[in-house]
Amino acid sequence: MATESMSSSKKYLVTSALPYANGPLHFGHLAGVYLPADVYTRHLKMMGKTAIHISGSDEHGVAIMLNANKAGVAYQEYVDSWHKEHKELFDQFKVEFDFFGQTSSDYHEKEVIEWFHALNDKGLIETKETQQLQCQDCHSHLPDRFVSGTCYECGYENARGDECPNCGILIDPIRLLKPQCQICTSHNISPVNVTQYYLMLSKFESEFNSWLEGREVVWRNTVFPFVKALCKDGLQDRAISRDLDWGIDVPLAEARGKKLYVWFDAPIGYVSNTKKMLEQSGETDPDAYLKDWWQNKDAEIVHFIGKDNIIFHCIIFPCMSMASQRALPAYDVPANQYLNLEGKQFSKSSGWYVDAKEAIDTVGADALRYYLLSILPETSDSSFTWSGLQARLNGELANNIGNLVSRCLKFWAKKWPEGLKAEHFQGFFDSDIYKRLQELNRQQHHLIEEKHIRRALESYMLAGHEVNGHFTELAPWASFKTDPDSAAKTIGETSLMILVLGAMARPFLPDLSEKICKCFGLSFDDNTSTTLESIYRGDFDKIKDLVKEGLSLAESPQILVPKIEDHLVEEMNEKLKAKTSES
Ligand code: B3M
Ligand code: ZN
Repeated sequence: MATESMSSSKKYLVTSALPYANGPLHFGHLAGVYLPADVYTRHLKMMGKTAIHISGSDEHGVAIMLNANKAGVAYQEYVDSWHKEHKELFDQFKVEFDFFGQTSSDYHEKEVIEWFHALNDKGLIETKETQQLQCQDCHSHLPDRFVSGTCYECGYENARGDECPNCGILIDPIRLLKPQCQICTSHNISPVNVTQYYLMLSKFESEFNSWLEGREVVWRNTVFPFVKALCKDGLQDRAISRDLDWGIDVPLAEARGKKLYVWFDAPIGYVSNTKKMLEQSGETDPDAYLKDWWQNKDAEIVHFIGKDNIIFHCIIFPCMSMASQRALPAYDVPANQYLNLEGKQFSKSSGWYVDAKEAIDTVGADALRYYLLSILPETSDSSFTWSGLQARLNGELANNIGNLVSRCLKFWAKKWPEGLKAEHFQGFFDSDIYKRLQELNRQQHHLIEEKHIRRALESYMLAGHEVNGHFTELAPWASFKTDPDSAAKTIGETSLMILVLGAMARPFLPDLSEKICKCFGLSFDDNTSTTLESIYRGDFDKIKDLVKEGLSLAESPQILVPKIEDHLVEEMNEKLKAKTSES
């Protein structure tokens, strides 16, 4: 994948798929989308780049209507409560957004209407007479998930009217076998003729294809060939309206009663949320979100998504963007594979899930971030297990980083509470490890910029190993008995390596990073952050100022990475079993 040279006007517009405000988020969502996007944006910001991370709740569509009805709550109330819930989870998980909005809001509707008219004016929206299922008992129209049935391709019995969760095809609902109404459970369903609005992608095919060719060098090899295959038979026109009572009205007088399809409005949420973010930050130019961001050739648009959203982000939304000329199409779409739970897909309805909030309360955000980042499904599906978390955490993070920091800094605190002298730190600047850490730091940057987040974390852990090796070899606890000054030098130089490791950890493990840096009196959250950012960028010589008159520990180290005990793993596995048997 190509990295372009970073000119100073370059900016990064990072988006994370808008989660449906329709049920709890699980680790699959976090690992597939939000964590990698968070690491990527945090890194860019620390490098001094202009970058924003935009997301928000996706609040329309039939799946939400079904669940709100089931819960007996009004749609707005239902989505508001999930929106709040998701925001809290992201906070706890230290996933940061520059804006996290809602697609049921007025500002979003306004933006969507602009897009609709722009596309309509270009002749890319047309009406077509089509067949649609209708329930003959409750008379509801049955678009999308309002109907279920048996998949005509693979025979799976719980296929939905929009897609088959088993074989992944987009379903033509008219062809579903044994269709059933999801509103009243009736099987008495027949097709009726209706008129719907269509996005005429077929008319935009040649422009789309020439753009797509240019993406081959940038997109992952799990993405580009997949997209090519999806459009090998040409682009299909798509219905973008529905007969529903929740959603954004088709903004035409003659379209009374019709709403826009959720997948038409949702991706526009990236744009409307950018607009709202700027407005809230005091921007006075109402078009800045377009001029400075969405239509700005220097702004690199990167969509973090799960693989099931590829068609929308790599075909439909780029077509909508280019055709309407309201936005530039994506630069990169780092779609991830799935993270499963012990090899099977997470499923709230069958009890096969882990409550992410409860998990954070139990083991902490850092532990979960570390484990999930170490198994990110970037190239193939991967699997969460509690024993896996224990093994990774205890065997890697606690052993490699946690122990190193506490062994070294505790020794320092105990033997030299008054501080170490400048000369004790000098060894760091002359050491081979200094160069090696710089190399690994550069490698970490490069891998994050290429969106190989999992490998970037591996590279980080390698840096930890090198420092560990150095420390163990010099064994200051032994040399202290005969030559305390040489032990002081080992502690001084190793501590500075630890400070570098603390700064480097920031995009992956913000809490752990902060705890380490605080021991040195530095924080990413106060006016010492510039020093830490310089270190993060590879300017380790900045540390010279910090130690030029000697240094004492600002805070003594706490337990940084608590080990996961066996009984906890057993308890969590029991819980999972109990949930599956309940449902
Ligand atoms: N809400 C689907 C999902 O959460 C959808 C993403 C919208 S991104 C514009 O998988
Ligand atoms: Zn019905």
